[in-house]
Amino acid sequence: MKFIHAADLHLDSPFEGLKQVPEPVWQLVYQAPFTATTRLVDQAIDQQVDFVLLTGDLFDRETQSVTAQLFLNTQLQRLIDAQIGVYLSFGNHDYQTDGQAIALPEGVHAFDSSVSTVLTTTHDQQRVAISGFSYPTRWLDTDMAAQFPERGDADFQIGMLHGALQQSRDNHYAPFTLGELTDKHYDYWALGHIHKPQFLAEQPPVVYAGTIQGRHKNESGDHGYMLVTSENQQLNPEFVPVNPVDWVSLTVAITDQQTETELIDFVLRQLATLTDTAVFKLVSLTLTNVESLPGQVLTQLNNGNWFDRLSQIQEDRYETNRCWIYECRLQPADAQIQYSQLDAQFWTDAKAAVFTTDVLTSAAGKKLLSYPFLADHLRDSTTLADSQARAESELLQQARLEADNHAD
Ligand SMILES: [Mn+2]
Repeated sequence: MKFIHAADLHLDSPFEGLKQVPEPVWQLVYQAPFTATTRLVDQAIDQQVDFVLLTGDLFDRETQSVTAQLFLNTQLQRLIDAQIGVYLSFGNHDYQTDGQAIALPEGVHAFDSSVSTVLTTTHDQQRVAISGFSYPTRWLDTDMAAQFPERGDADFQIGMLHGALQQSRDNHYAPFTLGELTDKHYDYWALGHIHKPQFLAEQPPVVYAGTIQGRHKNESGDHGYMLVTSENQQLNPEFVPVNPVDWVSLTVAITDQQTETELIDFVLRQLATLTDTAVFKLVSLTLTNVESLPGQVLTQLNNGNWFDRLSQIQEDRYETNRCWIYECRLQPADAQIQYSQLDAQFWTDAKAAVFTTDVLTSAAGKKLLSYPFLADHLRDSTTLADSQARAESELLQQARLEADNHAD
């Protein structure tokens, strides 16, 4: 037998933070989860798999656009028409209140909020039991793994679980321990929720398929699904990437560039080293060694003019090069910098006192922190690093300009 395990399609993801990219690039990115899903269905039909498992977060939000619902139903219908079974559950992003679940094509099995088991027979006459459940609410603090039945007498038993390993805090997503799962003696655990594809155990496999398309730079690398085949009594998953878009970090150390144009040419030459064009790349650019730049160029970097010029030049190239630099961050050196009007020690002390997560969150206040997305953003270490780098490059620019004035 052969089946596909996927999870976290996150259809309708808003891809925030990409508002500056040209419309055709944005469309490509917005469509990426849909394109990846279509590829999965194409390949399921090509491979004549017995069934497809989708373990939660099919949609990015609990209320989906009509377009996303129609899209999913069309793809699921293609599977049903090809005699491929579909077993799905809803996760924390697309939780469905019991009795109000969205309409799905006939023949699709959607698990409801309590753990249940369905039986199916594959083309090669193997009897497979599939157990799973859906989220009825955004958070699920209960130990759902405990509610999965002991392994029955089917030839294979598979568990579908959207959740996270139990940790000391943040156990809002059907927390489980690996031991709880392996103690059930299932032949495969099809996990969802964690977006990086990964194995918690090799054999029998306990596997996160990962999200089908990375949604931001922390979800870079290949994304896709697991194609699982049986060999005797074992199920062997093989990862198949289908993501049309990837997130890439490009760090460019400035050497002797002295003008804006030289810097643009230099960056574009480094960009050309990302040679694989099969997957469109969204590039986060980090410029280091910015201390070596003249004050004028630093000013253009800090006020965004340099990035605007770079974007204009990218317009003519991105279709061929299949990449787009969507952000540019400046990273001053770690070494203590002597700002002309500012005592270096004073800055070092001030930096240590000001750039802490506590200061940042207390500035936001309790009311703003009650929004989880904002609290997460402020507590994210990159937010702190970005603010500090921003302050440093502004100070550096100031120091350079003052020095240039003196020289005049
Ligand atoms: Mn998810």
